[in-house]
Amino acid sequence: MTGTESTRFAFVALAGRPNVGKSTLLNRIVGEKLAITSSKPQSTLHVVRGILSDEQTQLVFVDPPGLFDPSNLLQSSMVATAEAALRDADLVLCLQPATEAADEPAALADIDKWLPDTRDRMATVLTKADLLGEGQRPSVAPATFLVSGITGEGVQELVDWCRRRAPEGPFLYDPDDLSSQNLRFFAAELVREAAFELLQQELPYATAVVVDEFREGTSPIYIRVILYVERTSQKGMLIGKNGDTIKALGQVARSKIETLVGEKVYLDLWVKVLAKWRTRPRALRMLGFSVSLKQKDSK
Ligand SMILES: Nc1nc2c(ncn2[C@@H]2O[C@H](COP(=O)(O)OP(=O)(O)O)[C@@H](O)[C@H]2O)c(=O)[nH]1
Ligand SMILES: [Mg+2]
Repeated sequence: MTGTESTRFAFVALAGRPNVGKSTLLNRIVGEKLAITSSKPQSTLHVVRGILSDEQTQLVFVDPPGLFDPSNLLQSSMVATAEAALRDADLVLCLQPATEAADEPAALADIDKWLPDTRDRMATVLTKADLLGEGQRPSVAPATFLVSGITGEGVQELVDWCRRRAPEGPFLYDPDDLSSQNLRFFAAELVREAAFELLQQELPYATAVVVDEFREGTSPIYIRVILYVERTSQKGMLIGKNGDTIKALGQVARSKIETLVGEKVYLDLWVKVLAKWRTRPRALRMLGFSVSLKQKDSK
C-alpha cells in the first residue's frame, strides 16, 4: 500500500434461517474451520467472527445464530443476538438455498420481517449451488450470487462485491488475525460440534459447554471443559454406560481441537447439571449468553 490510498473496513453479517449454509460459507471464505457446522439446525449458539484481510480491505464476516421464531429464553437470546449482529453490520448477506429459491426468495421476506431498511446494504446469496441439476441453475439478478460453501463456486465474486461495497475506514484488527475470538472460545465450540455429531435427539441442544481452564505452555495443552445439562437423566445419557459416550465425545473433540491448535491436547471433560439452564436468565448469563431484561421466560 502506498499510503495515499485509503483503507476499507466492513462488518459483513450472514443472515438466514437455520441450516441454509451460513457457517459453511464463513469457513470457506476465511479458509479455516472457525464456525461449527451441522445438519442439525440451530447448532450455532454464539456469534462467530472470521476476518479476511488484504492490503486494502478488511472484512469481518459475522456468523450469527439463525433467525427463527423463538420458543424459549435461550432461543430468544439467540435471535436477539442475530438481530443485533445484522443491525450493526455494514453489509448483510441474505442466504437461501438455491434449491429453494423462488422469484422473491423467502430469505428476503424474512429480512423485511426481522430488519426492515436493510435492502440497500444487502446482497442475496443462493447457497448449495452444487446441489442444482444442469437445467436448474437460476439466472441471477444484480447483487445476487450463486455460491457453494462446499466447492467454493461463486465465493470469490461474493467477496469482491463485499470489498467494493466496504466503507472507507481503518482496519479494526491485526491483518494477520483470523478471528477476534480466542482459542478458548473455539475449543468450546468444537466440543459442541462433537456433541452434535455423537449425541442423539434433544441431548446436544441441552448441553452447554464452558472451558474452565486452558493451560497453554504445557505439553500436551491441558484443557478442562464442563458440559452442563439440564437434568440428572441427561447427565447419565451423556456419560453413557461405563463412561463410553463421554469418552467417545472426548476423543472426537480432542482431535478437532488438536487440528485447530496444531499441538497435542489433553482434554478433561466434566459433566454437571445446571437445572433448566435454557430457560433461566441467571443460568444463561453465567454461561455467557446475553439476556436482556425485556426477554421474558416463555416456559
Ligand atoms: N451440498 C451442500 N451442502 C451444504 C453447503 N453449505 C452447507 N451445506 C450443508 O448444510 C448443512 C447446514 O450447514 P451450516 O453451514 O451448518 O448451516 P447454518 O445453520 O446456516 O450455519 C450442513 O449439513 C452442511 O454440510 C453447500 O454449499 N453445498
Ligand atoms: Mg451455523
